[in-house]
Amino acid sequence: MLIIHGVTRSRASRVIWLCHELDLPYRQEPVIQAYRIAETDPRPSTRSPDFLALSPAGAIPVIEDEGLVLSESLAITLHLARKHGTSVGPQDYAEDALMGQWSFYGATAIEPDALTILMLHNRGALQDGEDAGIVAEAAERLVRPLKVVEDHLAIHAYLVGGRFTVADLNLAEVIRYAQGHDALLQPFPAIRAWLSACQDRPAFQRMWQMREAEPA
Ligand SMILES: N[C@@H](CCC(=O)N[C@@H](CS)C(=O)NCC(=O)O)C(=O)O
Repeated sequence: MLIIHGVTRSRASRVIWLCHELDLPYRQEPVIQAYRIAETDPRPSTRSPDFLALSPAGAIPVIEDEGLVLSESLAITLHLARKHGTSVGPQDYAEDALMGQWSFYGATAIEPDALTILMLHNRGALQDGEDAGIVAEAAERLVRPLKVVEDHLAIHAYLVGGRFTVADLNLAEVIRYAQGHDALLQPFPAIRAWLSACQDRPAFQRMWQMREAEPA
């Protein structure tokens, strides 16, 4: 059976959401980010020797899939979508390429600044001056790549092939990090409608319930 190493409050959320989309059975090993726990905490973490032996990069998620050990959340979701087919995965090489394109665009052009917003924006609550400045700069940098996504979604319901695919899942999980910044997303109605459609999916909701059930 597929094994997913990583708590749901991590980029393992992408893999878990996808498994639910694919009806793919899995076992989750709740490896937690080392920075979230005390050094004396006995829970398996990203610094545990057993986990580092599996994946020297020491980051979750990691999967074990029929002997294949794979890290990097986007490599994992693209692999599983390709392998298990269904409409969520690519139907031909061109779709495969486009799913990679949108996933890597999300990871390179959007994720770093979106993560800054997740960490520092504090859901609109008051920030100290330094954090507010960092968030404002991150939001300003995000306008251009979000406009690229907006323009695409204004004429296509989904990113690739006119249907929900792993490309939507990967990009939606990245943009989610900036979702608490209402003013940033306000000028992008197509992104907001698409994000709602992605997050209304039963497979996302199942993942989200698991995530919410974990200690923050
Ligand atoms: N690019 C990697 C990033 C993986 C990553 O940084 N994971 C975080 C959790 S979301 C982590 O394991 N941090 C633990 C640590 O740095 O000790 C991916 O997409 O999988």
